[in-house]
Amino acid sequence: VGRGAAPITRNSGLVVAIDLEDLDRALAVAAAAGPHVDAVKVGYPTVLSCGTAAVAALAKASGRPVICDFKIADIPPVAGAIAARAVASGARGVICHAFAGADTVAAVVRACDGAGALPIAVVEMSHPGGATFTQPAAERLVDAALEGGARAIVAPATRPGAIAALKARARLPVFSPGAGAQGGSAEEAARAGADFVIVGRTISTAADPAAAAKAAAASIAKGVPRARA
Ligand code: OMP
Repeated sequence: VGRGAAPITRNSGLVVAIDLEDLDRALAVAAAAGPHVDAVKVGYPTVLSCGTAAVAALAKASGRPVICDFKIADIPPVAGAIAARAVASGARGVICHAFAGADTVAAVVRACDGAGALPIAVVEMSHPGGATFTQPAAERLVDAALEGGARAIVAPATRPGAIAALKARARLPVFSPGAGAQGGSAEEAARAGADFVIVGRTISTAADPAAAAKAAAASIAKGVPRARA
């Protein structure tokens, strides 16, 4: 998905989330999961511990594109600068919050565009607290994401019904976190229409991350309707 040279290609439909603070462990998980995933998503715990060089290192270790999950939610000039740093570090996807508004999303999109990176907007969060503010506003958040030019959205695997509804409204690829450690099912998320299921701790803290990634990919394959397989 994405513009120009597709930055992230759907194959297994699995994205591994790495939020580890130890770089050696992060790279080992990326290398082990790499053959089973379409992308590696890296978050603040890793980048704040190990620096932005972790982005390129994770791409090299996994052989996969890296999505920087900085949940950008600032005023447009700052949001754009953060996204530009992510892209300059080698990110092929950048996650921002739709709740910051269409102008913030647009600033992230502009920073991604020059580098062919995929701007992804969070419209409904997966954790229990996500039901307080993001769930009731999710459709309006999709509209803000679209107005800002986002080219994919994040919707929760913990609420598969939301995946289907928000995908129908957005008509964009959907990334779904919350499978495994947060209680959601990768199979159900895929069945509901998730193009990519994001799985973190179930893989990153497993004794055998390769086996855990392989199992998650198999679960997604069970849930994907034939037409999209
Ligand atoms: P696990 O719960 O360990 O599988 O990790 C889920 C990953 O998805 C983490 O990296 C979260 O930061 C991320 N995530 C959510 O869990 N919920 C959301 O609503 C959005 C995200 C995200 O944007 O990736």
